[in-house]
Amino acid sequence: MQIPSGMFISEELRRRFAGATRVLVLTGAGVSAESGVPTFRGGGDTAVWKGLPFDVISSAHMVQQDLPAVWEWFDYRRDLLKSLEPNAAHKTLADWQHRFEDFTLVTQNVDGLHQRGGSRDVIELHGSIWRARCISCHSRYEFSAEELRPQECVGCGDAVLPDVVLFGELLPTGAFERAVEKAAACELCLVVGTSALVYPAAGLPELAKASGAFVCEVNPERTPLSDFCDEILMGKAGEVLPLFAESREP
Ligand code: BJW
Repeated sequence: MQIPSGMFISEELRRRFAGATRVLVLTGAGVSAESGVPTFRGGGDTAVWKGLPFDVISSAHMVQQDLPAVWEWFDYRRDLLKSLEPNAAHKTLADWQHRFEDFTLVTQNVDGLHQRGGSRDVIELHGSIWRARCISCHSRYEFSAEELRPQECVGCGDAVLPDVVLFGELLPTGAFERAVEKAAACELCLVVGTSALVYPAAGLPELAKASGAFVCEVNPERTPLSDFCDEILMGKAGEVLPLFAESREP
């Protein structure tokens, strides 16, 4: 059954949420929109940097052409993030990790807001803006908002690049495999704030559904996944997710 408007959560979804043990949530840029992070597509505040669309500046090709420009784009985004806070959606998902026996949070986001909101063991499919990796030896460097990012690899002296997955790059080893395993085993799959256009991430809800899970989308706009979801809750993540609290006591 699909519920096309409003904040109404069906009895069936409430019942499934109340009884579920294995839950997987896939998030995208929309989950951070209410914190003030621009989305990539849709939502009006789409990411463009100095006239370059994000799929140009966030590309492996641009890393080869102009790495300083790529760093400038990521430095700008990290700077923006310093003044932003996790929102109600991040916090609700952090609570859910204590509510379900087997809860998996898979994100395409690189902003670290899930972790700042209290989530642990987040599967980051597209890397993190708070890490750099060496272009040659692949050493990784994590840094906080207060620290300067590394300028070069301490080990081999070669250039470092943001540790994010650019178009055409492979996802980090193990991350997608873990997500696939959990998607295939979950009973309830929520797809929150993603345009569901980028693969292989967008294939996870399809896998969950094919494995028997109930799939629900939370998004103010329809996506290519909407038609195949069991339920769609058209609204903002920070407004819709807290409504689930009524379905289950902690
Ligand atoms: C709200 C809201 C609110 C607003 N509440 N919601 C199969 C078919 C076709 C192509 C491919 C395929 N398999 C692989 C590909 C190629 C490619 C791909 O998918 N291309 C498609 C675009 C056509 N995939 C890849 O290249 C991936 N690598 C790969 O597959 O490697 C193997 C391979 C190698 C070589 C060739 C082929 C295969 C890697 C993908 C990496 C994606 N990287 C980026 C950039 C990261 C760095 C950076 O941050 O700059 O990741 S792209 C960008 O899109 C970013 C995001 O994580 C990703 C997904 O976007 P997301 O999160 O869905 O955000 P939006 O903005 O698109 O949507 C926001 C949504 O929120 C909207 O729906 C709003 O309505 C909603 N919203 N406010 C809830 N308050």
